[in-house]
Amino acid sequence: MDGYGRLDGISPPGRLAGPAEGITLEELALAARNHGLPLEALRYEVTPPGLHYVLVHYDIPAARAEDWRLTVDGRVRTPLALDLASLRSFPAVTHRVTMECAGNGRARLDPRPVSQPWLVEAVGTAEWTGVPLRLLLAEAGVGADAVEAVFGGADHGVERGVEQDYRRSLPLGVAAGRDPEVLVAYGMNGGPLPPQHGFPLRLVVPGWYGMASVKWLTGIRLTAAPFTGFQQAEGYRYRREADDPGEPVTRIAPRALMIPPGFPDFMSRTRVVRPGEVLLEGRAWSGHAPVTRVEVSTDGGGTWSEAVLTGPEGHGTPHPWAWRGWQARWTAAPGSHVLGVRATDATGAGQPVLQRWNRGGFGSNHVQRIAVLCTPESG
Ligand SMILES: Nc1nc2c(c(=O)[nH]1)N[C@H]1C(S)=C(S)[C@@H](COP(=O)(O)O)O[C@H]1N2
Ligand SMILES: [Mo]
Repeated sequence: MDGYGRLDGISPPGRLAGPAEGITLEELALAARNHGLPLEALRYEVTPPGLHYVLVHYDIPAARAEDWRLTVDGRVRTPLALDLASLRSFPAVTHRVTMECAGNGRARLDPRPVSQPWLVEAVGTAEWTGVPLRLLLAEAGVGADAVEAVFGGADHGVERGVEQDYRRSLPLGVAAGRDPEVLVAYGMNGGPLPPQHGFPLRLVVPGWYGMASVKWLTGIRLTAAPFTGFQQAEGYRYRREADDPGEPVTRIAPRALMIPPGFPDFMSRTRVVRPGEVLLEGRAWSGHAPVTRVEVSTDGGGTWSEAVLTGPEGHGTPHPWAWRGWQARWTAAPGSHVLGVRATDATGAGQPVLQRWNRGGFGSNHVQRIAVLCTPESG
């Protein structure tokens, strides 16, 4: 069930940009289809749906809720084929989850992997409503030899020569777990899923980078061997060389982002603030453990001072898989400044100043830098 065959002629291999090579038109086409969170939308604890980042490898597939079926098969006692009404008859839960694309930060790597060129904005937080996956697996009855669950999406495309439906797997322990609880979601922020976020059904895997949360979900297959499909064995691996098997991309590394203060210059995005006290604020998250510390620098990373964490305390609280708010005060003096913010989680993991490089540009969590010009009112 991995591939449909190879189509080498039309699909360029993954590559690294040359030393002075800018963003290509192909990357611009991806960047214009997909979109990030406008950073001022960090002000919302739950991201309004149109402002949540979007990443779609191929096309948004046509979907009719009336005809949709979710199959659960493979190493199960009783294969299931559920329509949306049957899914809604299971107990529903709502989880607030911060999702981030594994490629976030890729555009700043050097050399730059040629792909969706995210800066820092591939993130969002939504309230996802649906059925805990463990209930569906219990209903089907997990076979004694099952080791993974493979999730299939309805979207279809070619990637580096391999024709495929979008498919990803999870170890059975994660798929059937309670912490985090994986959801088969049919609702986002109290409404149905919007088409670009997986209508009518998607997986939501709290704490994991977004690639695990398969959209337009049509099938769950339990397997007796690890899945070797493209998005598992070729895509989404930390590797330094093209032929290196690499390590799988899984959970989200810690990151803090700041709402850019003041107001922007249209083209450079340089911020303008007035002299005096400026409230700096934003959000911080980690898919490994609660965020325990956020620090802010207003001198380009020379010195750091503690920010105040606001809102829920992280894992073990009502919203264990959502970001936390933070605030800090800055007295801005006339001149040019570079602001930065960094998070540390309860495992002690933080954010690097120098990003460790990998070929796919995955898991980058280097510190955000914001150029600010502080100037008195021009009148
Ligand atoms: N079927 C399918 N599921 C998918 C994708 C996809 O292209 N097809 N993209 C994945 C990736 S890489 C990410 S980051 C998230 C993005 O979810 P969002 O667009 O709802 O933010 O969906 C994941 N699920
Ligand atoms: Mo992604």
